[in-house]
Amino acid sequence: MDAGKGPPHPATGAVNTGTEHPENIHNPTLYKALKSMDINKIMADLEAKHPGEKEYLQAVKEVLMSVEEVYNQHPEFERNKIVERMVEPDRIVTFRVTWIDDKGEVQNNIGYRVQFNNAIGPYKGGIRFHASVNLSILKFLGFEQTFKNALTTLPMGGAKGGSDFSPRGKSDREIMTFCQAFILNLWKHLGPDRDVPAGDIGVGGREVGYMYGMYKRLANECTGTFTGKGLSFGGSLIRPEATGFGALYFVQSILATQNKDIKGKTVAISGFGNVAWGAALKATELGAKVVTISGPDGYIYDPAGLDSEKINYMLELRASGNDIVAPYADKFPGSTFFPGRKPWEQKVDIALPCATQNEVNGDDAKQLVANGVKLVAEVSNMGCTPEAIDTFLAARITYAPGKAVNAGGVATSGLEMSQNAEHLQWSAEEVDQRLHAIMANIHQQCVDHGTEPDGYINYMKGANIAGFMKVANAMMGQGVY
Ligand code: 2IT
Repeated sequence: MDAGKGPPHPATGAVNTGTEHPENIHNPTLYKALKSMDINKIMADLEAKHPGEKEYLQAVKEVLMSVEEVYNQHPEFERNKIVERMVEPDRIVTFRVTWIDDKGEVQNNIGYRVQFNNAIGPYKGGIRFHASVNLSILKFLGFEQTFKNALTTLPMGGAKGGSDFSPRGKSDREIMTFCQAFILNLWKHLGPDRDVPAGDIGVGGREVGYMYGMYKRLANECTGTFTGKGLSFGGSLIRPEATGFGALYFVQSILATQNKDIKGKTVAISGFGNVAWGAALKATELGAKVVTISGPDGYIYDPAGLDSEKINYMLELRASGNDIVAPYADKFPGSTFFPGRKPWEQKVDIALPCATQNEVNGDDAKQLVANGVKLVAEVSNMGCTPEAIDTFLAARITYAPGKAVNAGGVATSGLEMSQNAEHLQWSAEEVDQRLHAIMANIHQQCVDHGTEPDGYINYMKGANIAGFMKVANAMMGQGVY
């Protein structure tokens, strides 16, 4: 036991940090009466302040429900209003993005950067370009990012940004023009020790390159204020693969706790973007059979499984800019395109949502469980609705949340920041090895905080508690402001 700390509370295991009243922490009745989080009140206040922001409210509620018990063991959190401060972004920048399309017409979009929390390090998180983008979605993503980044153990705070600009069908010139107009508005708020963006849906290496180029020109500095950059100008090897690879390393860790192996397992993947690509690549390399991918137009079922040619073809499909997967079925005989449907109706051992938030709903979850799925690992952010999560937990199916499973992407961004700061580039082996170690560590944190008395590992609870405690302690250490 550390010097200055009291013994753990006999019932709750809470450790008095030395800053608290020992009489409260060791008297559960008194301390409960004095210090308990009122989730209903916090949520009601937030709903009143931010009506209709459903994704944001959903993400907050999930974390609060997971951490309630540990929070109540720390009266100092309540006194310092840690939760009330943590659920509101530090700052939101909103701006109009005006640009001229190929026909010479003036176009207007809305741009945002939600700087959520920098208790642990500079704001860090991706930029999303998609027609659906709104403040609620970016606030949920920024909130999740804060805990995810804490789980990586690297010094990064949480942020998210984006625009309702849709890259679908846009020319390369239009993409560049938009990216430059976006950064013209945002660059003042960025910096290597202030806020470091990256990609997300609709933003890949090309868009990061255009945004970084404009940032560099305006700021007149080459300080790597963006991750996911091209390899020739400060990017990191393995960053394109990292989210998918990291997710599969996490799945391997889960399976190891169950004395199982991924070899020979069937896997359903949704999406066909960067994350789905990396997941399909690593899953296939590890001997699993990936039988689905999907797009906004429907999904592909390929019972033979993806191979390297098919995985490469995902890149081609993405590069076409049409945002559809249907052409896969024409190119690869034996596969079938199911228009307007989701892959969760197929019988598989492992489901890996890799597309977007709330892509697995309660009915999808019931269908997966009925078909005998063994493991659901979100690679997308908040890929499952609360009803879907409840269904998995009730069935005692292993369910792991995005903020743990997909943290390898941002972790490798953190490694890119380190390489930029020391003006060096590490080998692919070195980056991959570090990514592996980070994912194993995140898995262990989930086990430590999420193992239930019957041995079932509640990864959602584990990830939320581990991430929350790190951010809360960092905030406590820096005073009230
Ligand atoms: O959701 C995510 O973690 C990302 N889009 C990556 C963020 C980053 O800064 O690499």
